[in-house]
Amino acid sequence: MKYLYSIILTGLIIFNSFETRAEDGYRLWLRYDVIPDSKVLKSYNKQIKGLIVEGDSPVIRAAKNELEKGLEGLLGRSIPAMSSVSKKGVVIAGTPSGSQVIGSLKLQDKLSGLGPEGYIIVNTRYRNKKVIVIAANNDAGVMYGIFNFLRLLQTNQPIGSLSISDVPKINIRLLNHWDNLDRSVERGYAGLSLWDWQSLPGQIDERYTDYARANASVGINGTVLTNVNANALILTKDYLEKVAALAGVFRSYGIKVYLTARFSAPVEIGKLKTADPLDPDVIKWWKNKVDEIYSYIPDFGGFVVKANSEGQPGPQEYKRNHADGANTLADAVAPHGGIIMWRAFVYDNNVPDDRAKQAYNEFVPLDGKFRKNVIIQVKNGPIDFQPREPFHPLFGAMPATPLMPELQITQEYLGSSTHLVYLAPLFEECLKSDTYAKGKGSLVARVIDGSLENHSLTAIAGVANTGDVRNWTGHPIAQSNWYAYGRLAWDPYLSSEKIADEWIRMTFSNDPATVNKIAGIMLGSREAAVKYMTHLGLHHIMYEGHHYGPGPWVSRGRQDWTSVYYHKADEKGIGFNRTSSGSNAVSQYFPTVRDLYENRESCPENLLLWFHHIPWDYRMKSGKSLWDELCFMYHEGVKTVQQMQDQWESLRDLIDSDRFESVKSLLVKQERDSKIWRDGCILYFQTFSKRPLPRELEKPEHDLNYYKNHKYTDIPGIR
Ligand code: GCW
Repeated sequence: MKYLYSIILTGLIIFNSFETRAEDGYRLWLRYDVIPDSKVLKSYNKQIKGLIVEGDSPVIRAAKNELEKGLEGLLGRSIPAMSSVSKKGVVIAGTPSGSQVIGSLKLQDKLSGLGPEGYIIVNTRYRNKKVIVIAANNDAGVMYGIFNFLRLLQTNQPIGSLSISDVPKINIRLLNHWDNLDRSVERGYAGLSLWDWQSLPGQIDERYTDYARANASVGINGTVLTNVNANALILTKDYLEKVAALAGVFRSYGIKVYLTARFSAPVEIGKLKTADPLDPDVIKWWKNKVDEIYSYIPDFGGFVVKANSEGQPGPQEYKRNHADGANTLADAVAPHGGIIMWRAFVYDNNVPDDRAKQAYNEFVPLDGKFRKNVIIQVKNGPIDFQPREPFHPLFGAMPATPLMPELQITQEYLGSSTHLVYLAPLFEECLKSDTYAKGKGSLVARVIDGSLENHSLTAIAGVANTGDVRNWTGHPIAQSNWYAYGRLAWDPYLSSEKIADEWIRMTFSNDPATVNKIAGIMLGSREAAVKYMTHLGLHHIMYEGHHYGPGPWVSRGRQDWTSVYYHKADEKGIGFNRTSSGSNAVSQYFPTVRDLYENRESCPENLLLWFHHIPWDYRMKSGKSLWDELCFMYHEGVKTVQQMQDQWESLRDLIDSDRFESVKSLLVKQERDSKIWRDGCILYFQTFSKRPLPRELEKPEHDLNYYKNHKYTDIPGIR
């Protein structure tokens, strides 16, 4: 019997170690393998001898578990939990009220101002013994501190003189899942939805916990489970029980659940004749529905609403405005502390104005008309998550209303989960744009962290790129976009470089050569995608429907869904005139920015064709004509992808073969597709420019018809 037991045990150990060694990407950046650098390992082992994590809430238990698991993995031995500080080198974590030891350290001064989620990590002495203290006002702060402490170890930072004090700059940090109840994911490229509605609430997949751990590790504290193109069924009893089961898992990681509300739900599931937000029965229906939701999920966060946009129902059907709609819902959730995130992504084919202007036109007049628990969710740019857009003119333009940015982590317009595109530079570009709303320094980040207008309701949303594929995101490097979003949600002033450095160290290796090579590839990847897709301010020229490849020729159907509406190429030149002589979208920006964009000499060249219609022979700063520059840019984009392939090849012996091979093969597809973008676009625009391809550039392999008729067969989510 004893013998049998030891065989089973050995089997389990082998199985287990096999499981942890395979680099299938499941563990994301929380890998916790033994630190390979023996010097670093030795020094940590000297400084960490025991643990005291006091407190008995689910959050503290989850955080303690994570710390134990993390330390055991990273240090290669289990670190004993202690009941008192009997030797030096104890890591002590807790809150002053939940932990006697923390309480006795008199940290009130250091903790004041850190709110419910901030924390400190410091080296100090307790009864004359050196200890490391992770302390916070609330349990969630302790958990974030623990994740940061683990990150320090994972990235091999010194831990001998820590004096960290960290607070999230944005209060509500969300993922938005565009997940449908049939488990398909709109613009999802990583398999099915993580939420297995059929087996909920009875079966709780361990992935739900791992999803929550990953989010908590970067500070994400909320998740909107359902698509903004909403299905009212999610608000019915059976589904609410399922939602409650997920909320139960996420709660232990400080994550609240939110849902999307279909505006016509009172009619569809409530059997009312109208969804008019000012109708007393409708008001009552929402109130009762919300009370019911809170009876299942007492800490329910609130709703996101997409209304009167792309066919979704909304208040305008009843001659009411967005504020009327938002406020009815806001009044229903207010007694429970919930919020309404009302999307500003609105545009209408029947409005003769430039699509880029419509959100501003509809929302600015409503500034100050929303309830206190309403926040307006604004995409980073005025069109739709393009590879490059100027920042949305609404930022800074509604001072009396809190605004939150919506960023897209899933790569709808950036090569789905096939292209390697690190998105932090795109996010950072928006967050660090200066709106000049209150003079120089009025960054988008300051609008949304509440500091510019003194708002306390602050939030940020990222459209998730997760699914049920083993590695969560499809492309192994796309995990970095989830990570980067979370880090920027916590601190929108962080740099892309710093975030990439952390992520690479946690996900691949701390070896400096490996870090540099991967960082080099990642940091140049977004600009490469812009160059082979839509540089110089071009936008919305993608393939219809799936949005993966090029489609500058798309001209049929709804005007504002075509490409020709946006590039306006003709014999004279190319670009959308949004200056005062055109659609005058520039007038929606504050004067300094408006003047910058209005004038084609001062307009940044990377946005030139967004704001101007430019003649083909216009001299660019490089000295080349616009036409030549356009061709060279497309070629540079492809060249960068080829360099990325060479750089990746040099990692062959530095990283595991699983992820090496997977990225390598994806880069082959990326190169192929970057050429399709390049040659398809150049050949098409050449029909207007009637100018030759600069001699030094490689000729397209096929004619224009080939690119127009090209069908993709191997792109995730595309049939
Ligand atoms: O980016 C566009 C997408 C739609 C999406 C919409 C939105 C969820 O193509 O798939 O719908 O934006 O943000 O509402």
